[in-house]
Amino acid sequence: MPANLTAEAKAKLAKYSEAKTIEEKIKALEEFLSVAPKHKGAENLLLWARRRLAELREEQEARRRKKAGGGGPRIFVERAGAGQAVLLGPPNSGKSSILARLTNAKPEIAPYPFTTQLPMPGMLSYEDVQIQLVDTPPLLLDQPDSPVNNRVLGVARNANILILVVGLDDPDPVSTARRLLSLLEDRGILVTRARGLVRVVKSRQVTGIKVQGTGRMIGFTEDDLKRLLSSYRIYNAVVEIEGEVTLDDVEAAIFQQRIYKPSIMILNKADLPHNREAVIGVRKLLPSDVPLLVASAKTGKGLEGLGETLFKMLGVIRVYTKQPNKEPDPQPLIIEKGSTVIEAARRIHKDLARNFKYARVWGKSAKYPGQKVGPDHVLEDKDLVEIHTR
Ligand SMILES: Nc1nc2c(ncn2[C@@H]2O[C@H](COP(=O)(O)OP(=O)(O)OP(=O)(O)O)[C@@H](O)[C@H]2O)c(=O)[nH]1
Ligand SMILES: [Mg+2]
Repeated sequence: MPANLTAEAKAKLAKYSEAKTIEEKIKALEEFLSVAPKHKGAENLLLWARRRLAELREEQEARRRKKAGGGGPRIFVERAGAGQAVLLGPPNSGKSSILARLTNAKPEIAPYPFTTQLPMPGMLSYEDVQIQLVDTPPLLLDQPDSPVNNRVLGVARNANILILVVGLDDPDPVSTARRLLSLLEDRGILVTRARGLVRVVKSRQVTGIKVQGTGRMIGFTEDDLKRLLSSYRIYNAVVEIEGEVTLDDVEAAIFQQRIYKPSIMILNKADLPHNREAVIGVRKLLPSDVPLLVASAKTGKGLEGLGETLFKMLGVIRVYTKQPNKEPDPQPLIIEKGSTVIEAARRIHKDLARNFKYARVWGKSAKYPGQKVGPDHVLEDKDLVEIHTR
């Protein structure tokens, strides 16, 4: 449903977009909220504006504290290993127990909620690859806009993969899973590619409105798009679209950057007696590209394949490299799926790429063992590459 804002309300939002400082942004949003229409179509935008305002006020407060010399705990967790998967879920679902079961980390685990106060990383081994798992404080499903949620979702936005955890001892796992999914969606985090994705990137680099990406515009033309954007005083921007996208999606994307995160759900505590209907209900609820594991952190059952699943979801491959006449480096190089020999060389050292002559490849991508290839040869998982330089 389109937001159908009045010109006045749109002008206030435009002012928000153009604001440089937090104070200006807060003022513009407050003004917007005071003139915004209250009809159904504008609901999402109003929700967004209230949330954004709360976030900005929190940021303002954090800066004030920092200036005063306080500086709260750092919540950001730097990525390590082949990629980062963040455990997310309601209190007591067993997030910390999963981290403890699969990694060397020693988080606090307790039979009552709100045990975890800060994110904690640990490394999960899959074959010769290390994947980082991050445990987080619980999400509050009945207080979607709480500061804790803001912080935890901030960690989630920075992750490669989300591991959603719901306990099978929950009185209603289906409803809890549903609320968890809608919390993420409301906050602009999409767990499935099936939904259309739009990004509106304002840029002085382009003149006019440029549409990019593989998506399809449903029920609107480029002219409609230009008209919508210009009503928000956006004249120069790149609009990236993926999947099927409506004009409402574009309008929502002007203010809320939506992102896609490959996700998996774990129904934990399967060692306890539980309702099979709940498992079926959750499976039905999940988009088809979100795998479901029914598992137990207590016994480890059901978690055996997690490393491999996460590795596949990361969209990376490992490549072993060797210098001519030497043994291969035992530590694999982790590179994006679809990478070429020259990209692998560049990752090892700039000079190796600059002086590249040819490479020999063993493994899946080679026609025969030790095939001589050029810089654009596409590598596959577990290939061995020997780079020859000039
Ligand atoms: N039976 C059983 N109990 C589990 C399992 N996983 C966790 N628990 C128990 O559930 C309780 C909560 O576990 P935690 O790992 O602390 O849960 P959490 O999600 O990290 O909780 P918060 O940090 O409060 O969000 C503890 O008493 C655990 O021992 C499981 O697979 N089976
Ligand atoms: Mg915990």
